[in-house]
Amino acid sequence: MKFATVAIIGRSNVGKSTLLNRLLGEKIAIVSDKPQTTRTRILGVVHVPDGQIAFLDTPGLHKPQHLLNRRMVRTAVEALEEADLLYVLMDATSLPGPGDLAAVDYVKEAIAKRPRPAVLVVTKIDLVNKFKLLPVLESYGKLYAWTEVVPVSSETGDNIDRLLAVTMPFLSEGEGAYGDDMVTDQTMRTLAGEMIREKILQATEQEVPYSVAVDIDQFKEENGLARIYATILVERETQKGIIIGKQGERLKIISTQARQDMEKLFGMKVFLEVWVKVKEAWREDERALADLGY
Ligand SMILES: Nc1nc2c(ncn2[C@@H]2O[C@H](COP(=O)(O)OP(=O)(O)OP(=O)(O)O)[C@@H](O)[C@H]2O)c(=O)[nH]1
Ligand SMILES: [Mg+2]
Repeated sequence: MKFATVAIIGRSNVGKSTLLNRLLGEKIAIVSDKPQTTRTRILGVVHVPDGQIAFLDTPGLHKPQHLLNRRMVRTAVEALEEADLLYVLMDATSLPGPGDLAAVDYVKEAIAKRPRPAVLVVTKIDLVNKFKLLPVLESYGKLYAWTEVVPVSSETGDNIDRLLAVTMPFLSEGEGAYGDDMVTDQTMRTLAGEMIREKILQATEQEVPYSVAVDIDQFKEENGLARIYATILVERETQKGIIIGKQGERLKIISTQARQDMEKLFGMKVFLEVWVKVKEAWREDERALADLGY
């Protein structure tokens, strides 16, 4: 058997979770155009003919303003320190910014402690013209002595095979760490909460996405039906109003979309009931964070 752990890191919104889903060929990590979508580390195991690659999707590296965010950054750094190989993601639609430079600093720090290959993965190449891509690759390329530079599109799958090919030589001989049918460490319960949160992120703006958490109060599976009772936590009454919408319109859309996604992923009928509750400053609250799995 051959095995490696690969940490997928980078600033918020570069496309880490989208890449993980593409590598797995299955959607287990939620995705949105709002920064700080991913809050925990998400394992995805890719089974290759003679081994396994354990990919770790991580929260975006950013300047943390709340206890929640400090934990998110710590989670990303821990994955970075643990991994055998690093994928450092940067976005082809922009040029190096402070977030990318900070990511490079984290990489340098981890590599100083234990040398490891770091592959620069330039994402979203489907969004840029071929002629514009070259200077972008060059400016990201200069930030560090990358082991390899691989431009990809997780949207179209372009060059993902090349990324895997570049990764294979870094697998080492050893036991696979996971069972043959293991794909992720995310439980159905966690995935259910994340799917609800994704729909909220997609349907709201400004501070609402950051202020939302989803708690699954009950998850019961019987006779091919999952009964799920969830509470959406927000920090203010006004945010509650926004999520519920006029006559409950927005909440209805959110829960219908989330339910459809769950039925697809779980392969069973889902009954979903969702409540919205205000819990002031939960992002600073040790206990609330622990209850939410953060
Ligand atoms: N067109 C295009 N869009 C992409 C690609 N990869 C990601 N995106 C989009 O970029 C946005 C951010 O993607 P995510 O995968 O959530 O980014 P992330 O790095 O995980 O973000 P955080 O979890 O917030 O740190 C989403 O709107 C994605 O649909 C790509 O290859 N092509
Ligand atoms: Mg993410």
